[in-house]
Amino acid sequence: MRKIQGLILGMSIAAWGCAAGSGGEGGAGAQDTSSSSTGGSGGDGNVGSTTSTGGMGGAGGMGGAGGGAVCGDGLLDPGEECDDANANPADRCDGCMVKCLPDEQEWTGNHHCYAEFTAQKTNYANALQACAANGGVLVSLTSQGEQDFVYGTVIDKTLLLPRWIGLTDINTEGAFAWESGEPFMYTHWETGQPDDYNASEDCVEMYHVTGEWNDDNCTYEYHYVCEYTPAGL
Ligand SMILES: [Ca+2]
Ligand SMILES: [Ca+2]
Ligand SMILES: [Ca+2]
Ligand SMILES: [Ca+2]
Repeated sequence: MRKIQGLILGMSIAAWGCAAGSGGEGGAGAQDTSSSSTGGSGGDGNVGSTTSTGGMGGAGGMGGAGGGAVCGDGLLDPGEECDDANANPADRCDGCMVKCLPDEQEWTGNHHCYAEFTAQKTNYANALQACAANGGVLVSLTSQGEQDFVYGTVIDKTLLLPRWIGLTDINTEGAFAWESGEPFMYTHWETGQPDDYNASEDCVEMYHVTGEWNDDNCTYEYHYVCEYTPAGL
């Protein structure tokens, strides 16, 4: 009886392997496992080889050996920084590791990518739109660690202009909100700010000199920093 159950289990794994698309290889793997007790790991190997291509196949196999983690299954498994179920590095997830694009920098605190744009100066609305057009958001600074990384590593302090960050109270005076939609908890205001000077300041900048924040006139033209979330994170 036990033997028959094992056979049926083996057959169903074999059928699943074929359906997943790896043809002869899937069948052979399942046949081996039907006579032993390690059907599970055989199945993992099949998933790794069928859901990824080329170099990623190797990563999938390694994940299987580690206890079921499969790169390319769209699930964030232990040991994976991201898993977007594809092998397209343009979305900043490459082989289940975050890989920021050239000219971007990764903060290990959240594995997001950051870039500042200094070729031109622009008002807040245009900075907001430019980040979105690149698949990102005008930067949110929601912890001391993120603030320190952006000010210390991303900002070129030889360029003497403030940077727009994605924080505004344009909808309700005094109620600041991140463009990213994250809760507004951490702050890094300069002393005396925000002051809504002349009742005309609804957009927030980071001072290039100190890294502290100031609400300013949204029509002023500054540099800006974008933040990107890699796919499958
Ligand atoms: Ca995975
Ligand atoms: Ca952020
Ligand atoms: Ca204001
Ligand atoms: Ca101000």
